[in-house]
Amino acid sequence: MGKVIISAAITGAATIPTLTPHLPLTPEEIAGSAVEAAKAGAAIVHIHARHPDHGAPSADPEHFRTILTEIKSRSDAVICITTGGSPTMTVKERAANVPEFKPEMCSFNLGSINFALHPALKRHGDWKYPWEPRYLEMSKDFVFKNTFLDFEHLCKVTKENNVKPELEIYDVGHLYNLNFLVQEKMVDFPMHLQFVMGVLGGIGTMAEDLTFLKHKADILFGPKNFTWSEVGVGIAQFNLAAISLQMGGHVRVGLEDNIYIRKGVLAKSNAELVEKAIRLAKELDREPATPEEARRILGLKGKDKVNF
Ligand code: KMH
Ligand code: ZN
Repeated sequence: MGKVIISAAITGAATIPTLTPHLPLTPEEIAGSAVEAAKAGAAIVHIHARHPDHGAPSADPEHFRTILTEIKSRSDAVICITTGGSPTMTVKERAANVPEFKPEMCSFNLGSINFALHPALKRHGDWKYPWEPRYLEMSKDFVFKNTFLDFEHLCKVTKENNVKPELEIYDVGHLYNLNFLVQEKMVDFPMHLQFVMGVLGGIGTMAEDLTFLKHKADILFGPKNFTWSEVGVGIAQFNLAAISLQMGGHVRVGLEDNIYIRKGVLAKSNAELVEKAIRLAKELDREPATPEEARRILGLKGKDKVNF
């Protein structure tokens, strides 16, 4: 089946600081956690930034610059930056860090969903920061907008800057959106797909949800034309990782998607989640790819071609 690329999604925008004291918040903490995750065996680190004063999601290029330069100087990991941004931003604002930093990879969300986080309101009450309950409450009516016009912009900036898109698929219709872009020659083969499963508003986390998405992608694009990974959001993170490992897929773990190392036990770090993914991979006879191997598998331009 070949080596498995482990991605670590370090902090995200959906995990709020109250949920776990182990979430890295400042640019220095985010970079440090990414370097540790890479040392533990993650070949890719997926990066969001946060405001150092209060931990709310940030797309400020200066926050990104601190994170990216620090990771680059201390590790060889492939850096994939988010274009997910925060709820109030336009796609141009969300994608502005792509031409600015020209990373090896960036996220590319393939459809609009009601990205709902409000159920977490019931489980907490003692908030670390005042923005957190408002953020969860507004998500009930929040459409994470990724329209065909937005796709045009992302296709343009990823192509112009030679950045490989990590194509985020939250539901089966998103494969058909992607198929339209393929037909229009706006996205090139080989692609890297990521099945994001377990976001309220998208597909769930059952085994057949994953096999179905992979099967549909095979039919639409042909299995030789794409590599793929999965993201299990919430406690399903490792169950889905185990299935992906057996199907020949790649795996993402990290505090962006899941805060538990096992049921009811908070993960102390991203590195701890990566170590568990690696133990699981080895038990299933999948060796983790090094960053250089990941670059070859995904056809990336290389660490020396980024702009930071
Ligand atoms: N937050 C995840 C559910 C992005 O950053 O643009 C998906 C993600 C997308 O990582
Ligand atoms: Zn992300």
